[in-house]
Amino acid sequence: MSAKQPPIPGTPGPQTPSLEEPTPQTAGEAPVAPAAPDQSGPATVSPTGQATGADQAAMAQGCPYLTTAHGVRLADSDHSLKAGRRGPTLLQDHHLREKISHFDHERIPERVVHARGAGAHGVFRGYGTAAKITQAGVFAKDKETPVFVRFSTVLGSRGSADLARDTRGFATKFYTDEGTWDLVGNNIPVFFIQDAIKFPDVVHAAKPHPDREIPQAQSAHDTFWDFVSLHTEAQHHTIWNMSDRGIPRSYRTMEGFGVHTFRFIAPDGTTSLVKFHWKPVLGVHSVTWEEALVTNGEDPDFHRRDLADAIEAGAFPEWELGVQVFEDNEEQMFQGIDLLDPTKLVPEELAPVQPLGRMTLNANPSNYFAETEQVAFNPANLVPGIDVTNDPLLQGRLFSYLDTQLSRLGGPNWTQLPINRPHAPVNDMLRDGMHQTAVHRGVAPYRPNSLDGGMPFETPADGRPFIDHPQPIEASAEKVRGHAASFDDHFSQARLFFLSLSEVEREHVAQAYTFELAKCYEETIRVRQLRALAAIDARLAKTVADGLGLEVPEPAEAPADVQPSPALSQIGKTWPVDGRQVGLVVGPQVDEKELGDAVQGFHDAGMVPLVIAPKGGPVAGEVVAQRAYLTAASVELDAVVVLGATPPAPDARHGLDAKAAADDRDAVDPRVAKLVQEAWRHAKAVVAVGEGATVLDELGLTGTPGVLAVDGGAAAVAQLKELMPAHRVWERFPTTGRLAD
Ligand code: HDE
Repeated sequence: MSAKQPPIPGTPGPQTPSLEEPTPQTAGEAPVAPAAPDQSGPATVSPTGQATGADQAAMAQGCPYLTTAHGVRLADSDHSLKAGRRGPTLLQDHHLREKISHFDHERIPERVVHARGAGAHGVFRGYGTAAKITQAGVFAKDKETPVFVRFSTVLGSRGSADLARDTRGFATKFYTDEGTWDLVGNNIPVFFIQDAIKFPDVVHAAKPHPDREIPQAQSAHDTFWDFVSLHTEAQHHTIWNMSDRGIPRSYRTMEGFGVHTFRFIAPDGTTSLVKFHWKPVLGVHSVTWEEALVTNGEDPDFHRRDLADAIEAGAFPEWELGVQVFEDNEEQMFQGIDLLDPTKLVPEELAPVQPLGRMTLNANPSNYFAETEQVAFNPANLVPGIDVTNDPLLQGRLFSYLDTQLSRLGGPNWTQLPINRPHAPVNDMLRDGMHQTAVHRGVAPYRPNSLDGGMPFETPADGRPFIDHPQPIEASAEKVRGHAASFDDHFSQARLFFLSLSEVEREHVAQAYTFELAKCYEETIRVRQLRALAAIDARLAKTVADGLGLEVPEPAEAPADVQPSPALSQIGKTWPVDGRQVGLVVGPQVDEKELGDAVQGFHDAGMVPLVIAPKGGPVAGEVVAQRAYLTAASVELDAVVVLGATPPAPDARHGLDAKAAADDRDAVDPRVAKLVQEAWRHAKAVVAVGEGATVLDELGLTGTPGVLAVDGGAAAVAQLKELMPAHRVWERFPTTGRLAD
């Protein structure tokens, strides 16, 4: 090797090595040392400028200079080290290899189910109402416990779209003083299967076909319907999927359910059985099927965006956590309903949901991967006062979740990741393993020991240890693969659910079954599912069969005699309007005062006005367009206000109602026409201010339910405050009368 080195540009010739602190330097520029970061407070901001609350050092970003993973400062991360400017890259380039190699391993295996999700931090505050039935400290009056929630779809992969027809996960990690409690639930109160051993079957059937990996994030295919029509215990959960519950408007408007029956242990040791319910303060609200289809194209991140935007805007989503409480009797039954069967619910009319506390989601994650992706839930994470039952689905989950994290998070030390770390002190005697980040002390990681002073000690009874409830097992129990006779009832509650819905909701169920079965290629599968539908409701089976052009087959069994549960319907109640999005569509000539009144009025009412103008930029006075006609989508709106006339702008999208625009140049911009017509079709309130009434006239909407013309912006606000608490203008949905009572 030659001892002679080429001169470094911008430096004088050969010099004696200096021992002084080097200063970063770009060729030809005077050196400028960046200021050290201020680590005293929140140092990072979200894309919209909100502080995230995370400090730089904790985010492994404590140095203003770019460094290697080992903290060595780097002068150039744009060029690999080469043998000459046009020569080959050298193996010696440690920085290149470290950067590329880390990138190569940036992905971890996605969750086999619930791969796509969105997370948020928050707080749970107890009401103190559960003191007599559980010793769990998390429910104590005004006790505040930090939580992290992850919502998810089940079937789709991580990059799929939010509005798939699917079950939603609703998993909550409570970082309690007594250890971490995970309530890993869904937005549907029952499950597809009764026994954990069937989980791989239902998931394999619902996932894309193994030959072509089609379709993504959908149940509308042969293998899914093949399985659920054969394994009919899945029928109850499936009808929930086919209802509006399968396409929620927002994570903020979903109920959550623990699904299984759990056991509460009171301070005096007495026990009761409970079912957990999360009730959204904003009410349960779904989209229409057409909205779901459009949304998946317009904004596949619709639910993620909605959650993050609401939190960032300060419209913190809230849920009340409640329980249905049952006597812990030998049969584990309540009024003939088997509490150990996870395909059964207990109607709220028979056992009211009693509130225990309230959860508020008030902070977005700082980093999706570190928090939302790496969070690891486990239904076996229980705290003193909450225990499991013999539900055979829950029993299998107690094994599965720990096991899955070993491969997903690469070893046994995932509880040390910041998002999974308990807030209660830990001394677990688990040692070593992949990715061990703790530096354990002492020499005796075993019990009993004398070398470490006997530490750590077992907790005495008065120190609130976790005690497994000593539930008696059947005196004459034999080892058996089987289930209780009550588990053979597969249809009665599917019927109960269907009969509890309003006519509009039943129509949606019939349409969803028709759509999904029409996507199946095998007629035998369609006919088999029709047999199941006939056991649920003869009218439902007939409506779907007609849509498919098939005859109704004999029912799988005679429909049961059941009492509906009105609480299961989403329609007929009213809810707060907080955070609902109202599109304010303006034309080229907008009245500044009317617009200002509307914007202010909706803000004051806690709603979110979105100004939609022919193009971006200033609109009138202080008001700036948030959407242009080109970028606005009706699906992101809960109601529309048209302020003034909206003649076609010169750049109206090609091909979109182009003929109508060409024939009638003074009428409505085709993009506004599409937006208003969709909003109307999806039963959203539509209000026109002043000349905006011409838009309603042109589109033939004047005089229809939930469509109003008013004088000014303030009047528009007043009208929507009246119309929106019901979520939609339900009477506008067409019904056939075939499914009415
Ligand atoms: Fe899960 N489930 N599950 N599940 N589940 C997973 O765990 C499993 C079941 C639920 O946001 C996996 O960490 C089995 C019922 C949610 O990270 C996996 C059985 C309910 C989430 C797993 C069930 C759920 C999961 C995949 C039948 C509602 C997402 C990755 C015995 C009460 C949690 C992971 C998150 C995730 C197994 C049934 C809810 C593979 C074996 C019933 C919300 O371990």
